[in-house]
Amino acid sequence: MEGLKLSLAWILLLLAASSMASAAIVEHTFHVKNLTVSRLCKRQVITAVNGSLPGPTLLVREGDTLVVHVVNQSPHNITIHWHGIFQRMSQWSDGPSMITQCPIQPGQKYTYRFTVTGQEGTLWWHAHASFLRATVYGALVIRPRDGHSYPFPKPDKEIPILLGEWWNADVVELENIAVATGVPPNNSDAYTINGLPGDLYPCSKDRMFSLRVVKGKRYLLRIINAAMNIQMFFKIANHKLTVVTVDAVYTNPYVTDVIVIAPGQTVDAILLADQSVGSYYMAARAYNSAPAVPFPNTTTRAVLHYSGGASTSTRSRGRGRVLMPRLPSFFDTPTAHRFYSNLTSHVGARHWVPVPRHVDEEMLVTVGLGLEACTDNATCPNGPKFSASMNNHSFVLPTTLSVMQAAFYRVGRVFTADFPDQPPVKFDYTNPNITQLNPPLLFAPKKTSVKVLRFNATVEMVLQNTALVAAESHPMHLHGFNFHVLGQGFGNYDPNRDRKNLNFFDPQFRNTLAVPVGGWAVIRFTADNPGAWVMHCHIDVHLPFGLGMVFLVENGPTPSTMLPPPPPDLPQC
Ligand SMILES: *[C@@H]1O[C@H](CO)[C@@H](O)[C@H](O)[C@H]1NC(C)=O
Ligand SMILES: *[C@@H]1O[C@H](CO)[C@@H](O)[C@H](O)[C@H]1NC(C)=O
Ligand SMILES: *[C@@H]1O[C@H](CO)[C@@H](O)[C@H](O)[C@H]1NC(C)=O
Ligand SMILES: *[C@@H]1O[C@H](CO)[C@@H](O)[C@H](O)[C@H]1NC(C)=O
Ligand SMILES: *[C@@H]1O[C@H](CO)[C@@H](O)[C@H](O)[C@H]1NC(C)=O
Ligand SMILES: *[C@@H]1O[C@H](CO)[C@@H](O)[C@H](O)[C@H]1NC(C)=O
Ligand SMILES: *[C@@H]1O[C@H](CO)[C@@H](O)[C@H](O)[C@H]1NC(C)=O
Ligand SMILES: *[C@@H]1O[C@H](CO)[C@@H](O)[C@H](O)[C@H]1NC(C)=O
Ligand SMILES: *[C@@H]1O[C@H](CO)[C@@H](O)[C@H](O)[C@H]1NC(C)=O
Ligand SMILES: *[C@@H]1O[C@H](CO)[C@@H](O)[C@H](O)[C@H]1NC(C)=O
Ligand SMILES: [Cu+2]
Repeated sequence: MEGLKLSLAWILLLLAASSMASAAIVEHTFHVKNLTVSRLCKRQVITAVNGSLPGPTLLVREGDTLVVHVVNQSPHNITIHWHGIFQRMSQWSDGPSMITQCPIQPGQKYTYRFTVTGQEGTLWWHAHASFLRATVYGALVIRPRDGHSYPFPKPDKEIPILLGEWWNADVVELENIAVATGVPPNNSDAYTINGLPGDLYPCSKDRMFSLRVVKGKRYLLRIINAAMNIQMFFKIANHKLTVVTVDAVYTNPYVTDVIVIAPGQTVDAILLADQSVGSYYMAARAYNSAPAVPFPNTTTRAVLHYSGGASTSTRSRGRGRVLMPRLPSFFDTPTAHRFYSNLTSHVGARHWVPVPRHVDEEMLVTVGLGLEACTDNATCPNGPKFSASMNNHSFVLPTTLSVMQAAFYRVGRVFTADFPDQPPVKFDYTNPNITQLNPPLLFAPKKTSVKVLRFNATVEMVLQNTALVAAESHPMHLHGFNFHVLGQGFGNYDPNRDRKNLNFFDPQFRNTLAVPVGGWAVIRFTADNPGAWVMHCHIDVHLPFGLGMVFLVENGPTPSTMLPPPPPDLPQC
């Protein structure tokens, strides 16, 4: 009897253990502090997590709870955003500075705690205060939970590929200057792959990411665009890639020789090592949708070595045997559009969400650059400042309290609830001559405005790029939700022409979308997550210029659909 009881107890314990194994608590500490690194022949003090650039890759399984203790030992205010994570019932862990929390000040700490459910693939984490995400970022890899497999052939190995941007400068100072002068910051000095510029830059021959592959094997590249201000083309010489996931949502397999990826987006693609044994470069450079805008036109590269091939890259290069891919032109909008618009979701894959059919809130929102009204030369010594807006509201972060705290504690005068559903002035949005025809259109008032949504409301938003100053593709990122991308096109959105071509069956479902240059996109999402969720351009310099707004989603009817109170360690302003 005793023995039977004991073994029963053991069985129960084992059962408990195995169910825990499928939903673990993954705990980490991030020490944010100065790090001196050498890049491009210079030594530079940067802010980094745990002394590495990029920071640590976090590995979880779907269903796990992540607990990250962030200890700020840097001289800067900081927050960490878990890009693409829904943060249901953990809204205070989203991270954008002054939206869901005040920053973690130097010497302080804060614990982010959230469960990762309903998404599989690659997401990432990054600083969401000033320009610090230039060096404070890393991958967040979400594998299927135990007993589940990928809806594509199992890769032999998984490799994060983080595209980044590097300045030989203090990036916080760079931002301060950009914001004070209203001029975009200096071009970055290099692009990077996994923190390394690669051999096309000075002093970087040995600072090149290298990937050893075995012929016949399959590699899952988890590609993240962590660059600050630029969309990128990515290619590997002689190899095709099969896209299987974007923004942690499974796609129908899409075979391509070039990946196009906007800041904030992720693309998981399978690389089959099916070429002859040898060495091949993988390279990335800018896709600049607005040719008149200055941009860094350099190229980062890494190298793919087949085992059994030439053992050092220098030797191969000496013999001219490392093949370089031919990247598209910087201004190749057709190639970018083909890639961006050809991706479709894998209907029926785990976590697939059908398009909601009923719409409660219809919005048409203009996105684009403008100018800041300049009253005297003292505030604008360099002439008019750049500004940016959505529906002619140029977003300003609050300074005294975060939006979500103000909403939770009902503190007035932190924000206004007047974000418009339609552009306040209708005009020919994408007409390149519009500014000459009507100069005052350029000047959007500065606002901290939110759009209040009833819990569970379905929102359809047409994002319409404007040609004020210049038409440009803006990668729009929504916190707290994925949205369906029903359609994209060029020119002004015309419901009579465009609505019949929308995809309600298998559209992309993602958190960041590059609105086509001088064009539009239609997105839809269900606001079933109470809280304050910022939607903003992921070109980092456009956010302080004002390209953002906030959705304030009201509480639902049950405790599990209500914004919980903030955790006791939420940083104070
Ligand atoms: C970061 O560094 C700290 C201290 O060295 C260590 O305890 C922690 O495990 C590291 N975290 C990660 C995610 O590597
Ligand atoms: C970190 O770097 C900054 C900028 O170089 C410097 O001002 C500061 O003193 C450094 N802090 C520490 C603790 O080393
Ligand atoms: C920006 O570039 C200019 C010209 O190269 C240089 O003089 C200046 O120091 C740079 N600014 C920063 C913040 O690095
Ligand atoms: C990059 O821009 C510089 C300066 O405008 C120019 O001299 C150079 O030819 C360009 N390089 C490429 C690859 O386009
Ligand atoms: C990809 O998109 C282009 C237009 O951008 C279209 O012409 C083409 O048919 C699409 N291809 C596929 C496979 O969907
Ligand atoms: C501002 O400066 C410009 C040129 O620097 C000058 O032409 C203009 O008169 C100044 N305006 C005022 C209001 O001082
Ligand atoms: C813009 O102006 C130019 C020259 O004034 C003209 O050639 C062009 O047709 C105009 N474009 C539009 C869309 O009105
Ligand atoms: C934005 O608002 C300002 C101030 O009301 C107005 O002058 C301007 O024409 C508006 N611009 C647009 C594009 O609506
Ligand atoms: C949200 O709305 C959908 C229908 O649009 C409904 O099926 C669902 O039950 C609602 N969810 C909650 C939590 O109210
Ligand atoms: C850091 O955050 C605190 C609290 O919000 C704020 O008072 C302070 O001005 C911030 N410092 C900088 C340099 O932004
Ligand atoms: Cu932008």
